[in-house]
Amino acid sequence: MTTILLTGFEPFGGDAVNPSGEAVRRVDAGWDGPETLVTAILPVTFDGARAELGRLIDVHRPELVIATGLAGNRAAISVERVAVNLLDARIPDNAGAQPVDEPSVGDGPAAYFASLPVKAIARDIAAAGIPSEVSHWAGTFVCNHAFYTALHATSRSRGIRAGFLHVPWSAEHAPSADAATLPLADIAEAIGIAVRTSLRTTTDAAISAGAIS
Ligand code: PCA
Repeated sequence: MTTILLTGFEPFGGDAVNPSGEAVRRVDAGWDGPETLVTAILPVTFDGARAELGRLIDVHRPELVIATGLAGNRAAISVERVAVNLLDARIPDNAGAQPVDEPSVGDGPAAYFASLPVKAIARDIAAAGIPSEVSHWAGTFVCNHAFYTALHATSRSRGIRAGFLHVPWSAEHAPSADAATLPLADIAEAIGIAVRTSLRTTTDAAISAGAIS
């Protein structure tokens, strides 16, 4: 039986909600298998997120790991392609830790690529009418750390694939009237599409999704 680990994050930075956590709960509530879906809401702490993600991977031995988090300045679902081995926190995490220029994993490579079909996922989300993009930058805060940690933990395990989605604010909990948002139902649908496309597709779509900065 295939097991999928899907995570969101708790609120951080003084926010009341985190749409990634809310959306993951919705995906969980609507999941109809046949694969086993394990969901969790991770703490927004460098140490806690790494420990909890590692524990969940060890306990559940998933074939697929998809972590999600909020990127409040983005208007589209970002299918992240690159996790960097760098912690450089602009704000403290929820435990007050604010690492500057530390590695995510001491002896790890500078970066990992997501092992999900990122282009196929972005394409399939867009085909459902939900804005999406392939992103080459997951930041240097707790989300990138969780993304890097998941790829490091699964890098030596052939067949375990992992990746990360950043989601915008939900329309239901916008921090301001002019914030870019998506309805929570769309965010949850996009995450569900990412899971289904990842299960179905092991070779990525040969389409351009690059960026000229
Ligand atoms: N977003 C933050 C951490 C938790 C979250 O949802 C980030 O992008 O690093």
